[in-house]
Amino acid sequence: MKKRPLVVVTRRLPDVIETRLRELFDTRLNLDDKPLSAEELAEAVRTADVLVPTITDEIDASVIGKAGPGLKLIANFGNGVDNIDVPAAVARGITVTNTPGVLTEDTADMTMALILAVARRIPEGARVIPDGNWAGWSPTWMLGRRITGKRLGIVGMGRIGQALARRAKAFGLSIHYHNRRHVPPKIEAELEATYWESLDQMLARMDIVSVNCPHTPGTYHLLSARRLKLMKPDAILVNTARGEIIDEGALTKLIESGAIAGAGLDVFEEEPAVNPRLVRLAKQGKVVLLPHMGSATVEGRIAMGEKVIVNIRAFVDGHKPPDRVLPSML
Ligand code: 8YV
Repeated sequence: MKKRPLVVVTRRLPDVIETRLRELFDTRLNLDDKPLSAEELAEAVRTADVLVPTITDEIDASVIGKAGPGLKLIANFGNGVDNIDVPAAVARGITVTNTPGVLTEDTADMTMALILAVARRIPEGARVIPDGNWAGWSPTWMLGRRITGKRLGIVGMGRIGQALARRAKAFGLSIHYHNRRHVPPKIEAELEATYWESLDQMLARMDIVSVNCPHTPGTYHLLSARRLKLMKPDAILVNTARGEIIDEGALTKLIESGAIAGAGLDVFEEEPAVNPRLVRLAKQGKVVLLPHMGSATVEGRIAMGEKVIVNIRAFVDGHKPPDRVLPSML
């Protein structure tokens, strides 16, 4: 690869990152910050040496098929790579990288915040005074549910799942998890975490369930209608991973019918479109909906940009980029 490859970035990144990219490489930045159209994305892969996409770019096999001969690296600005057909890219000789590790704590914070927001009705309560509806205190008004002493079931015990477990333990929750494999014994002991080989059995016993696994072909609708029905009627579900992991239509129906008490969702199946029935449930205070902001901190976005740059530089210098994603990892 040439020393100053053309790096095409599909969305605005923090100023310091854009400045550094300009210093190091030839760049084409999207100063509009609008998601690229299909034609613009095709043009980007046709002309770029390095593409820096985000979650709003669907780089499927047909987009990869339009790649020009120069495109050798897709350095995703994001941890999840479900926006990219990694096997198709790799088959075409294109390396894919992501930004793991730097958004772990922020996403775990937001997951904990969602648990508290749903259980303690924070968004509902926060509207009362600005809306002029506070007539005074009453012993039986705005009662939420205590989280201390409850059971938290984490679906996917990777970095974010473990960071959530540390926080939740400090809040007095007992930690349970389902994962492809056990976490190392030292971590399991530190978290006093109980491993559930059967997701079904875990779901049936938890007070709070948090989805923290990646979206892969194997986790699409992992929380299917059948599995969601196993949850306790007073349980709540939170998702800061990917909308596609939960059958959102089934979840909506179960909350509407009272079969699941509530949910906190930061991600949706058809972002940015959100099912109007979920929006209605949010207005009724049964669900808390956030616009995919789990990792949205200034520090986190800069760290993600720095990771992108480290990966591009390693690749340009002929080294293996540190955050290479292989099809076997999915
Ligand atoms: C990012 C995310 O905002 O990194 C991820 O996987 O889901 C997000 O938190 C997004 O990916 C940026 O492209």
